[in-house]
Amino acid sequence: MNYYRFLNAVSAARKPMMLRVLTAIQAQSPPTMISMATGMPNVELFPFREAEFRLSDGNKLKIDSASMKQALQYSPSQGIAGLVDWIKQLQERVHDPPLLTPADPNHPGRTQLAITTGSMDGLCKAMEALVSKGDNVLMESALYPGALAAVQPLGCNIRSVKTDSDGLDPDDLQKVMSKWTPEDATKSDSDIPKLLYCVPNGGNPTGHGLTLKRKEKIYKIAQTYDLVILEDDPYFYLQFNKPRVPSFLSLDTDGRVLRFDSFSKVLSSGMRVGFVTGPRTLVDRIILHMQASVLHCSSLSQVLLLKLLQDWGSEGFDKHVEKVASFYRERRDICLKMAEKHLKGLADWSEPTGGMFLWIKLDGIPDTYKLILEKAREKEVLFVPGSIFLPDYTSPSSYMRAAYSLATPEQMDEGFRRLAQLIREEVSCSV
Ligand code: 09M
Repeated sequence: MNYYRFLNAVSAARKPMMLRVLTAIQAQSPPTMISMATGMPNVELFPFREAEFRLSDGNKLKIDSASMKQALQYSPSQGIAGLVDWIKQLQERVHDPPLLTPADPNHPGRTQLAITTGSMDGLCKAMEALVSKGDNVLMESALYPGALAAVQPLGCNIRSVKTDSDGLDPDDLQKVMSKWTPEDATKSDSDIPKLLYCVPNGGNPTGHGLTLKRKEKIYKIAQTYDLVILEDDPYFYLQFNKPRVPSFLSLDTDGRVLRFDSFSKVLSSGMRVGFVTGPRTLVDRIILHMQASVLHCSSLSQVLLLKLLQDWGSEGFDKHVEKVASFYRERRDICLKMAEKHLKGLADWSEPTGGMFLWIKLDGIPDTYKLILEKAREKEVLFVPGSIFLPDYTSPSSYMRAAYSLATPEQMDEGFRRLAQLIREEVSCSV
């Protein structure tokens, strides 16, 4: 693949920051190295020495003084080596990316990984590297507003692709792309889309997930029209059906998938740790952007997570994410039961296959905005109106998003009861 076709002028102009390169060299050096090279502060002056964390399983996690020094110091932009290695092994085990160890080690699409400040940081930097003013960018029809917030200021046109209960519809993607020919991808003056953004599991806001068959079809279309797929997958470990659907990354023989993972939904959202995996030519551009912005994801967060993951091992991690998925599966079932109890005949929804959201269409209500943000709020129940998830959030939407992550079963019962009452009042007023 010619990755330079995808990079915008800003990203193509980024050059390695030499001080950061030296930080990476220093991090890999033996303890015998005398370094008078980098401008790192002396950690001895910092007030923290050691820490002990009590875990929910009753065990303790110790950050000794050596680890604490690492946690308090600057670290390489790609991430702390131990954590990068741990996550590389995780990605290999879970996704087995075809380009992890290509025959040619200099393959420009060889799989690379970087730790980001939450997945949103990686996603935003990818958009800022790959989108130019006037570009057409393919996105799901109801989409995560964070992705929209990252891409919209770049001056591109959002081309919506329809989704249904199996996620993004490949037939609609093909229909949208039929406006162009595959040859357009070879012309520098063509406005053919270059990027497809999608949330493949536990869709936010829909709760829907792509089937493998659909992913294969979408990947084939991406090959035909030379698209890069931005696979934003923070709900991967919150899939409710087993086995998990293989990711786009696992199908990626060409090096056209940039995958964004997150620890936010399984280990901690406040620690702000995510990771981007994909062709090294593109991941390296994200790292260069980090060198000029955040420098790196918090060393303290990275060290703490690494200690936990080393302590747990891969079996412990698997056991934990399984526990998290079954908690949300149970909550999903209760949420569906409460929706059935109160909203039957007033609204429609389909079963979420992952994640933490139920996407509900209110019958006879063309726009839920006022009902949700004014009337429901007055009745002390909060949801998100569907219009928030549209490329133009001033457009009407008869949908709303209900999250079942925090509400207790009793709160879901009462929340939907209040909502049902509001819908009845609203529909009777408009008759
Ligand atoms: N609501 C998310 N989604 C959200 C939300 C949030 C505060 C976050 C998709 O790895 P991170 O933590 O950077 O994850 C970002 C992210 C990326 N992609 C599809 C997501 O759903 C997080 C935070 C308050 C409300 C929030 O509502 O949906």
